Amino acid sequence: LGPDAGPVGDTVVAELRRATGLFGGSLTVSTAGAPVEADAVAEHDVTLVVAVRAPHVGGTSTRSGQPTADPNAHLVGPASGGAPDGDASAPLGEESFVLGRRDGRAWVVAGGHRGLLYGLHALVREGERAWAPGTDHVLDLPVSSLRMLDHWDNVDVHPVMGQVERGYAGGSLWFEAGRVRDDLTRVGAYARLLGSVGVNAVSLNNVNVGRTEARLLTDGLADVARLADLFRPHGIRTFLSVSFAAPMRLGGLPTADPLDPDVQRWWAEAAERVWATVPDFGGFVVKADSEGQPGPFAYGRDHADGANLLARAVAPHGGTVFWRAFVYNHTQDWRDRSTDRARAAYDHFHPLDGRFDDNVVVQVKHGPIDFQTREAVSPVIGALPRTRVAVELQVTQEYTGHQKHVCYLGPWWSEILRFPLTEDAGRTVADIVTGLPGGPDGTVHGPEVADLRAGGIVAVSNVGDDAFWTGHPLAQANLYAFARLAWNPEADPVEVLDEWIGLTFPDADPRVRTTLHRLMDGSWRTYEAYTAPLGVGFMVTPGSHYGPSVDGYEYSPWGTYHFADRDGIGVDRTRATGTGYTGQYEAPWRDVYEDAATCPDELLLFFHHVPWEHRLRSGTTVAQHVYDSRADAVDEVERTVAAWAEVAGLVDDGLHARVTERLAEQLRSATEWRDQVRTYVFRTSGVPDASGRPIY
Ligand code: BDP
Repeated sequence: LGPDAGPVGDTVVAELRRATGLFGGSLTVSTAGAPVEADAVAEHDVTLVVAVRAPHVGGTSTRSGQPTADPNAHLVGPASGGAPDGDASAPLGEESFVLGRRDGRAWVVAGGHRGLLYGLHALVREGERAWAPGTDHVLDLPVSSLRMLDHWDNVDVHPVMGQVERGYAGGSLWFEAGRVRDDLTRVGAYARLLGSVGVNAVSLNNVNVGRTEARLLTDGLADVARLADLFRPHGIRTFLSVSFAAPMRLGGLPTADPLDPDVQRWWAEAAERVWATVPDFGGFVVKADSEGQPGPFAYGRDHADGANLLARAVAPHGGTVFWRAFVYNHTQDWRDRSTDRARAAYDHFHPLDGRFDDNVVVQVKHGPIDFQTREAVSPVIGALPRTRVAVELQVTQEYTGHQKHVCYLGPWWSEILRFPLTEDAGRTVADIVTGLPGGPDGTVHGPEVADLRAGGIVAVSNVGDDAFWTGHPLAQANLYAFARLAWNPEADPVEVLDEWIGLTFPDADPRVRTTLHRLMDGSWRTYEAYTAPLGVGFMVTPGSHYGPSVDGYEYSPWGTYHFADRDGIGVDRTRATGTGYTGQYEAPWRDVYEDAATCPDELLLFFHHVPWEHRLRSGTTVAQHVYDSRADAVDEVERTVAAWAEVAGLVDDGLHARVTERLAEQLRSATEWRDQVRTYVFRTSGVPDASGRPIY
């Protein structure tokens, strides 16, 4: 393992001991970098060799799962081995590993201890296949070098949002009753869980930073260190969300102006204390000038000034600032048709491209509005070529059914990550946020050779202290899929789901696998089909964001409107007659979205205000589409309820009961959505439903 194995090396040994114990085998560990002789391993029937080294392996492809030249010759023996074949070779990076198998032998060889840990977990995922006859070896490495979960946990229980903002899985795993728990056993298990799927960063607290939460940066540091100690052995760095007003709130300064020398000094000293307590601390996440959070606008400064203030404080310690682009006016006048919330992030951030320090990552929500079930991909992601950009996804199901509805989001994230934002250059969202050059020739590289502009893939976590971690047991698949897609954005989301099913229900009857696919594969599209139609978004109950309230936000200051009246529905975001938002996209999207005839159906009402009898590309009208799809989707939910009932007795009873209870609520809620949306369209438009199904 090398003399500097450290906490991650210890985890590798612990995992090996655990596995060895399970199989009744024996374990030889050399932590001093001394070679393990080939003879010593040859006498066993089944052998696993793990080793950290930085050999050169042949082959040029570095995408996940690609075969490379055989590194077998270098597995045992002196650490000085060179490249196996001396030709085209790439070094193994810190997080990369080669997984090999040959007739009863398996090996993991990695570039660093984190790579070794990931390789070991990959081997566990492989199961017995890892020892299958024949020869095979793959080089694997994460496409995104930053794979982060943001926790919206409050230290204090918030009177409206509770302990975890938009949390649907009980309380916080680490905060309880105004402090960090004494017993952090489950946090250790959680860290192991995240490390096993390659998550390498967590932020501990809510982006809406309350009074107590702000103090994590100062008096709470010992607690932060306790948590960091649990994440570190699994290769995970710890971050905090901080308040831009911290110099005033915590330091008693009269201002938080980013150009004020006292403010700059305050942040520099705060950072020094943080890194003195947690030497490998990751950095800060900041929500500023957004939904009431303080920010640089109060001082007439912009967001580059704000972000660079913190960036310069953390730079001497190797820290990074994740600065969110979720900046918009949440107190707008709904009568003012010229203000379009979708435009806001681009309007604020595009002019700042090139002004952010190298250790700033601008963290952009995947859509321009707010984690809807369907939205266009945010043009901001492609509009900052001289800025490090991370995309932010939402694993917690705020707008996708509160972990009461089955909604497997892997296919949605896959669409987003693969979306060719700058189509001419062939760069997808994943290419941009991972710093991959992409390009028409299809060249791909891993982070080791990516430019320094990589930002990463971030998501809001869906876990809590619930016994199943995620409230709805099947929502675990979303956490798993996020991590696997952040590792490899080109992974097939249904295969990822299949992997999760196999690992979660390892010895189950084959009918369980079939039924889970039946319930989950298409569940995001089913959810979409009974809620807000054709990309128009929202129509949810204000505040909670659960259940239908078609006009709930229509006359509110939040900027989320559908503009339905007797003549039509949808938001005109065109350049010709609307808010001009389509102009924020590069070609071809600026033109594809501009024209209702070329705009994809699923986004039609996001970009256009159209008559109810406007014909979709699918051939049906908007009104009839709403009528049919809402009803069909509820029929589908009914069928999934029946399918789940049939696997009773084939899975754990407690789990079966929990899913059954959630499905009953899903069916009730989906029916409510169906009836309200269908009736709303009928009463508003007067267009009859050709199917003759009931309308109220
Ligand atoms: C919205 C949530 C709100 C979050 C906000 C954010 O409703 O609770 O604080 O996003 O991302 O979706 O900051």
